[in-house]
Amino acid sequence: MFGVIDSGIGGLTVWREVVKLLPGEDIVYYADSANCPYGNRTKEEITTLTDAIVGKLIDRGVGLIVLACNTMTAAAVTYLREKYPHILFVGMEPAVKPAVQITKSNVIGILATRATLSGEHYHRTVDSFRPRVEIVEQAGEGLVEFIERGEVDSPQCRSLIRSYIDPMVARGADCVVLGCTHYPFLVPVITDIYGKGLVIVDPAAAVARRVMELARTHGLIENSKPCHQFLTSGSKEDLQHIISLGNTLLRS
Ligand code: DGN
Repeated sequence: MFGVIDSGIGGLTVWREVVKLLPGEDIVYYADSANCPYGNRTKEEITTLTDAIVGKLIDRGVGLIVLACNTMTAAAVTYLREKYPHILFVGMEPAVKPAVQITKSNVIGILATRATLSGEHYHRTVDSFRPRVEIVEQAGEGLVEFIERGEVDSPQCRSLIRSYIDPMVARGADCVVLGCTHYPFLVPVITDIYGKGLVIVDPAAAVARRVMELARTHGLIENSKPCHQFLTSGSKEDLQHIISLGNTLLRS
């Protein structure tokens, strides 16, 4: 059994890709809705919250856990790998490399949470491409909240998106990396505002391929009639929202 975890509904965008690639596996999705958003919390807080979720999933028998949250990955993946050496962890990578291959203007934008942008791992990855490519970083303050409330198409959310992406485009960016698993829910709105000329890079499919590779190597593939479970630290309404969104994503 695999676990997929996030602060809220964002990780469902990764969960969807994992289910597509591995349709015969049992997967438990955990959303820490009661503590969402994580983006402005300290590294210590995020590590403690993530560790508590990981403990719950290990008790349920998972062998591989996807940290389907860039913020959790930046804060806690090294700690978790050391603490639970018998568990496989797959984290989110800032998809800068694919963006560097796509960009024609050599300017790329990165939209992520503040906690992700201040992580050491992020800096190591990004700095290795500088100065060959200009990287315009932006913390997407407030976006996760709009996404969690399902208000991505509201005038307020649209204007927040513009306030973050307009400056990237003004500096010549032709590509935006989504460094938060919630942000793929914004893709229809971003495409509506900027057209197809701005390429949006989402690492979810690449992360799912990594899950498949690791699971195969470690003999974790069961390929049976799958059981999909959804858990949340939030309310009954949160749970209903997560389940119906999961169903919608699988049909899309
Ligand atoms: N989905 C989380 C991420 O990828 O960083 C969002 C973190 C949050 O809760 N703000």
